[in-house]
Amino acid sequence: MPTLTTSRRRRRLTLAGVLIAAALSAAMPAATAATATDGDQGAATAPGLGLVPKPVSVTDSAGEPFHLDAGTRILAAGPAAVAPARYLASALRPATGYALPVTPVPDTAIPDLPRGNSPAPIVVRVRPGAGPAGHEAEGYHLAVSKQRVDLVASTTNGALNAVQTLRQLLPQWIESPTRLNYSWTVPSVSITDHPRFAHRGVMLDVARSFYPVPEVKRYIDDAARFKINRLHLHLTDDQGWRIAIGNPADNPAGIDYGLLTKVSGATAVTYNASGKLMGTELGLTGYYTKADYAEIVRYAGANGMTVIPEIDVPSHINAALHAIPQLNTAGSQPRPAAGQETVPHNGTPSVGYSSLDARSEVTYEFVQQVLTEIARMTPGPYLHIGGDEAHVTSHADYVTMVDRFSAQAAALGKTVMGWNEYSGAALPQGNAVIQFWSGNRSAVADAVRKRGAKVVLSPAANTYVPQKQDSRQPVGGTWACGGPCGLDRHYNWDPGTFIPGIAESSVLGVESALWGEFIRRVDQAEYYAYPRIAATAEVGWTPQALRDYGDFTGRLAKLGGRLTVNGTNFFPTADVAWTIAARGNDRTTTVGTPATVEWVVTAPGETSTGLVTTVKWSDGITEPVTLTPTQEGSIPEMRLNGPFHTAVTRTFDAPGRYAATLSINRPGQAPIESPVTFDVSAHPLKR
Ligand code: TNX
Repeated sequence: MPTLTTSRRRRRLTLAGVLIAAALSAAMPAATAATATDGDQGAATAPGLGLVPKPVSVTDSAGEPFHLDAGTRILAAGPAAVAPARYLASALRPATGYALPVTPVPDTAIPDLPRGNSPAPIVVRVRPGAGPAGHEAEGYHLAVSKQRVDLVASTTNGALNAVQTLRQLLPQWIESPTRLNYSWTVPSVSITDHPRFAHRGVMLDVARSFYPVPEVKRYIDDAARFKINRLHLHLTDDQGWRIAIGNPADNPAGIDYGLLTKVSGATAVTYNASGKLMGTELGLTGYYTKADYAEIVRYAGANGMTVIPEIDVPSHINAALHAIPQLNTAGSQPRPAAGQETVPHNGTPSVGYSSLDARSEVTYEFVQQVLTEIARMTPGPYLHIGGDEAHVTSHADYVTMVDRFSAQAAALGKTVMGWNEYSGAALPQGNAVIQFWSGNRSAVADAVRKRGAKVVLSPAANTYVPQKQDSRQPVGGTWACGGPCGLDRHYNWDPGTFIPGIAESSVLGVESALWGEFIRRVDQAEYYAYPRIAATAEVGWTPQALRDYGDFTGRLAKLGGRLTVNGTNFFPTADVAWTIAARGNDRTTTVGTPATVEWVVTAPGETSTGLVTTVKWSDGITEPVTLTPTQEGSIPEMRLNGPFHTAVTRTFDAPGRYAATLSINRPGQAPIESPVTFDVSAHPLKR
């Protein structure tokens, strides 16, 4: 195949040219003026693509890259392609500043675009049977050539997965919230991909400390980049109640359900039993109205995510007991003080001390109404009833209650979900999910065998993000791993073999869990969760045989810059040799007029003082420059560096094309260089 050989050779030469341009900064070739060279350009070859989660199959087509430019159109072939096409356009518009119009076209008339069709389009095509066979729900094909980009799937969610891959194939600066001049290329690759597991979740504990809707959306945005497809909201716990529940027409106990949010929407985690403040501030109070919840469901859905609401019963229930007098019956725990109708608020992080009363019908009436309302608001198939840590509930009472709650959920047409403590209850046959976090694995295997239960895995050591990820983190649990649960612990485990004696087909997937005892707001949530959610995402997506920790951290190293540009406050764990990348804008000016060149640098985990930076000019002048952090990094304050900025100003007396190369040096490592051109024209008046 002579054509292929030629194009491969040409490609190698092009790549070599780029590398030489980067190395010989002073000789910056005029022809590449529009492109600032940086660490991103290595994305041109398959092994260096830096995709997380790693796709099932990637072929480097060895062709020329696709150029996204001001004229690029997005064609949505098929009605189900419109939403992912629009999602793609909105993801690419801020950094590029391009219009990227989305045009619906029939999926039958998928345009067989002529070669050289200009400008090259992006085609999102969704049609049953179009995606990878056997992986209709979420699989996709992505083919990139100079002529076009094709994203093909059987479903909207499959196409969204293709969109996330395409985002990662673009230079990291595509994540910039503001417009940048850049050469937006996508390497020519062909990818066929689908997930190993159907459930790849993130859990957010909004009960201990509340997350307002915009913060939940940010958590969704972050996770969607890694093809996470479940958002589990832990809506209620001892410390607070976060979801509005209406009153039923038939209300035998006369409960005012509005008190749940009126009273316990205003409480949160506060101090531990010794009076020490939990976290950097008191837990946030608040709750979701039905409209808020609907908006979260909508936004999650637009990001390919199903919301799983959790109402934690029969323990973790103090907030409800504090709000609703009728729940405080003889068998509820704790008991109200003499003369009081309800128990006091308890802002400590204590667990397992509260319980509903198994012998009171009000308990079942209450749970029925709450589950009914939640089921109505939730389009997804799951209702999570918690069931964890019921330490003061007798086993018999626990089983009585959990059996009835599970049956209530099933009668509402939902699949019940619960933490693994409930494995021994009468789970609805073939219609229950056990979420394992800690404890008895053989009880889970029994429920799989006897009740046909499915399993979601959240082993504390492998998925609990409030556990320290690094000894430098001042706050965080160490109980799950006997020390920090680093990135490796979150990566190096196999969900297929985790529960002995069950088939992989009984494992729905994996879920990262963010508990809220000391984590406040989404910045801190990201600081604990990332980059470990990237590991969980890959554990859930990528076939075990393709997974390797060294390979993963190599890809993650490149992704760090991308996360920096999009503003994810991730912890730059020392397990990863984070890549440094820089980009600057080309400049034009006239003779005698000063002009400034600016660079943006991403260098996860670095401080401005740890990097030695200079700008070398093609006329021989070299000047030191300093990097200014956009955000002062601080591990104790859980604030990490965003991108750095630097700038130099020069005035030239003679017209010409000059090159300015930013060089970033770390002791013992090759410098990172980012050249730009500085075009100086004769003064217009003196021409
Ligand atoms: C156990 S994990 C809990 C939560 C806590 C978490 C961390 C699980 C099902 N229950 O209530 O927040 O430990 O302390």
